[in-house]
Amino acid sequence: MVNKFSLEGKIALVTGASYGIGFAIATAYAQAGATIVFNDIKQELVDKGIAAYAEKGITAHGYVCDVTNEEQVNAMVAKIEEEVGTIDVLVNNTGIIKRIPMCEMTAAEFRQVIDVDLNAPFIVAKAVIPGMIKKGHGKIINICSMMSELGRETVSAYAAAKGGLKMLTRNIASEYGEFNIQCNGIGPGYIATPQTAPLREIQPDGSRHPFDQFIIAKTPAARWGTLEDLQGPAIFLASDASDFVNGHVLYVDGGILAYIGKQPQ
Ligand code: NAP
Ligand code: GCO
Repeated sequence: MVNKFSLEGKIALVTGASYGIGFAIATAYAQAGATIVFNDIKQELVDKGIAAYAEKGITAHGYVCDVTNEEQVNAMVAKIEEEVGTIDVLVNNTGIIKRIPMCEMTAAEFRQVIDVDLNAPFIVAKAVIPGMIKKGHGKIINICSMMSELGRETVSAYAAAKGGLKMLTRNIASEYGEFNIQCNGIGPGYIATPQTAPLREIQPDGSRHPFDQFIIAKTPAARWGTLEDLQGPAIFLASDASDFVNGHVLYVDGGILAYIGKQPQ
């Protein structure tokens, strides 16, 4: 049974994985036996990523690619298939956020978030599915969010994108399940990464950021998530152990979605 969680012999592409959640998931996949392929938008980040993987004893394959650019994505996937092999596991991890009140956000800013967080997962999944069909199996994991289920002030574009990503996940599962391709999502709660650093800044008086305190009160585990918290669920969804799990978003949130929140003292 334990072998079902192995990724031996699998080639995993994790997008935007020079650092942060993508890097954590990719390192876990390597420890489970996978060959790691990743991309980032800048060569210097790819180089930094390769060095960071090497520090962990992982020989990763890095490619420069803007995932919103279909031509670049198709060229990258073709190069991966030529240089490394056909992709078995895709993690659509790249994502940006713009925290701006909706009525102050420009249409261009809204579109940029949708482009990276929703259009790009479509583009990359579309590029890798033909190879997965040929191989007779595939795993696609879309990194969703609490904002796939909930709204909050200033994140209208991000929530729209992550809500759409949940439905894209279900649709890929519906359309390609017959080819033994499983498409699922991971919905991280609030994780301590560069993306959420502004929400955890220590205040001038030395107190915790109000949003930091809010998340602690909203999380039964009474803590922010760590990158390590995501690694086991990510391995499960990439492995044979989840072959009959399809179209599901696995929330790794410490219980936020289940909890009304701690009463203020
Ligand atoms: P992060 O630290 O900001 O990393 C995002 C990565 O995506 C970076 O490597 C970034 O590269 C890359 N990227 C952005 N736009 C790109 C593009 N057009 N083409 C290629 N790469 C691009 O974010 P994170 O916190 O690790 O989050 C990763 C994913 O998890 C995102 O989808 C995010 O929405 C989601 N998520 C995060 C949290 C959280 O609490 N942190 C919770 C739930 C979901 P650059 O540095 O060059 O921009
Ligand atoms: C925010 C945060 C969240 C997290 C994550 C929660 O501003 O509310 O950035 O969106 O990044 O998506 O799951």
